[in-house]
Amino acid sequence: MRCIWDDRQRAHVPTGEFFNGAVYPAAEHEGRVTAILGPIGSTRAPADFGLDPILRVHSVDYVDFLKSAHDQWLQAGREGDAFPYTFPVVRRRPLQLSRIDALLGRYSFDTSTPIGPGTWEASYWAAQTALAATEAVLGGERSAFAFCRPPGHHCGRDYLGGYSYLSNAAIAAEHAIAAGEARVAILDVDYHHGNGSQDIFYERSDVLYVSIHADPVMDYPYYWGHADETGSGLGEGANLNLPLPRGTGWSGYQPALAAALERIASHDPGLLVVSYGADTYEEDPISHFKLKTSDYAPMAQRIASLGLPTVIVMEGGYAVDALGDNVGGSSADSRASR
Ligand code: OKP
Ligand code: ZN
Repeated sequence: MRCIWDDRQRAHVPTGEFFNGAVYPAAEHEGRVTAILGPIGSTRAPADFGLDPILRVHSVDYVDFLKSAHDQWLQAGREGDAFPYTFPVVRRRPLQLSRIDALLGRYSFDTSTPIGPGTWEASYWAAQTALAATEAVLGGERSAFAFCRPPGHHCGRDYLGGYSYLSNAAIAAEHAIAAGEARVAILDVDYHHGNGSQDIFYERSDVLYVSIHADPVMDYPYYWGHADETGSGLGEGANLNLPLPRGTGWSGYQPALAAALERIASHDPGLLVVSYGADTYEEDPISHFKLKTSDYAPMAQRIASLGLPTVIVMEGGYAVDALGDNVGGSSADSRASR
């Protein structure tokens, strides 16, 4: 399988994240890169598709903010990574403020997603990586793996969060639509619900979003990912959430996967984007499912059995020691299976 990676994605070096009342070392760190690059072997760098495909998904004001936020942080006399701390709670009036702290709150929904000096560069090349994989598949490749980092599925049209700054999977899906695909499906198998991907396509019927994830009653991102979120307006019915309880292993996961694949097949998409997170793994340090390394090859085979042109976009996965096997192993097996 063709694998896309760009070294500029290493430029994002978050020092910490704030949750449970304290700052912890960032779970989404560069050690993930080395762990995954080893087993996947040779990679290709993406072409530069520019800002246009990013701006099909994200607002201009959000992108301007993301590009300049760390400089504004420094200009305000701060050091280190930029963090939000004041948020415009629901139903506050939409003031146009320019103070960096107001902007950080306006464009963030959590405190785990700091902006450093290299965050824009890394996020930009993560989006280009997703686009290059999409181009390869639109051009006739059966599948392609976009090793995107930082991840993207928590990032909405005009907000960041969940270690995500640009919505890589959504950018890939929208690129395929712009290239003439009538229907696209996103299958999100990261442990966490992909609230950004869901939001971006919530009112649309052309891009189906299907997610299997930890029940948000117990787990991040809490405010999205519940089973009764089915889309709205024209998008009614084009969103399927399959929340599962903490402790779910392969036997509990399989029926949800079968339901997800059935719904995707009935959408009849010309392209499938898989948001792949290896944080469903039993030893993941921030997650609570019980999948084993040996479960990822059957998972990949079942997804491949749809027979759809498929772009795999990397999302989470934080058990660094096992990450190579849980990512490289399953992509190698799905390659061997065809
Ligand atoms: C990103 B992706 C506890 C805090 C959780 C955010 C989790 C983001 C996950 N460790 N904070 O979906 O893997
Ligand atoms: Zn995750």
